[in-house]
Amino acid sequence: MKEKLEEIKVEAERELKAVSDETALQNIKAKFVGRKGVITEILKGMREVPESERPQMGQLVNEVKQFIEGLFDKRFEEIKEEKKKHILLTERVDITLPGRGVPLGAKHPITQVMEEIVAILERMGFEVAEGPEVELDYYNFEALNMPKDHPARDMQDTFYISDEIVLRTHTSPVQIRVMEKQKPPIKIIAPGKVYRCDSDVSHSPMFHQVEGLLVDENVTFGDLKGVLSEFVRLMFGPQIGFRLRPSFFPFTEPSAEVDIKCVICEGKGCRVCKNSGWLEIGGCGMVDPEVFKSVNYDPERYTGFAFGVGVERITMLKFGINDIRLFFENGIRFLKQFS
Ligand code: 2U9
Repeated sequence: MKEKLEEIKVEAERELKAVSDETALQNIKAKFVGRKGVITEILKGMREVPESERPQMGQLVNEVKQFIEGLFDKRFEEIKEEKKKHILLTERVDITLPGRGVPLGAKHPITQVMEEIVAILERMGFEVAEGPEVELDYYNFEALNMPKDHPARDMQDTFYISDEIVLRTHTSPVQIRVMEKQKPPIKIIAPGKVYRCDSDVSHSPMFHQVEGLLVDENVTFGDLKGVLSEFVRLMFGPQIGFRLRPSFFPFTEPSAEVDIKCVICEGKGCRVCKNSGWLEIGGCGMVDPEVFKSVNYDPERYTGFAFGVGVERITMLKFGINDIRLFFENGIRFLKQFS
């Protein structure tokens, strides 16, 4: 039996040395020291060994078993190490290769133009004011000289949340809120989103406005014209033609539309300016005394001017875009042109 055990040791050593993958290694382990392996078979045969030799023989069998298990563990570690080395060699990453560039995004054209408008007006000394987009009917209409029966309050134009709450249809309520809290002089702009129940190539249910308000003693229509003419020249270039055309708004008196010379035909007349040679970019006027009354300003002492421009409208004219909906579809091909 001793010789047999010696043979098993040599054979196990030889087979373990020759093996190079984990599955084959496990098979060899099972063959020698597994439940049905050769060592187990030898242990079963111990009954035939004379009783006096059994303890010594049993010890020997166990030593051989531990020896083979030791060999197995060593080989197992070696194979694991060889496999690791192989992976490191064959799956090596070339870190000197240039990386794949991450495409950079850009500001939305509306944001770009909005920021440009705000920057121009801030340089003239206007301060930014903000307010809620979900607004009380009082601030959106009533305080701006648009009483309950005013046509601008029509369900067709305004998104009503309830009888008294609307989505603001302009940023003018922001200025009312500021005037309620502060006394003149006031020199603010209110940029932001506004909502009107309207949708076609030139109207969107949500769009952006920048409104301005200046209130003090002795403010004149001439001051308003000066600010707007400076604004359009900084926005569209020093050569741009500019005019104020009489109009009506409930919150200003007198009122005017702000026009620039058509950027497409330079005033000759084309489809974009409907052959007039002019393009409307906003509206303006002197603050109506009724508005001052609603914020407890003395209309005898104070005068003020206000104006409003549509950001989508200006962006469309600046970049020659003919459909407002392009701004809100967020197509990559469209947006890439502004990066
Ligand atoms: C107060 C008093 C008066 C703001 C004004 C306009 C004229 C105007 C349009 C521009 C393009 C709206 O987005 S648009 O369609 N706005 O024509 N806005 S005067 O008047 C005010 C504002 C606040 C307290």
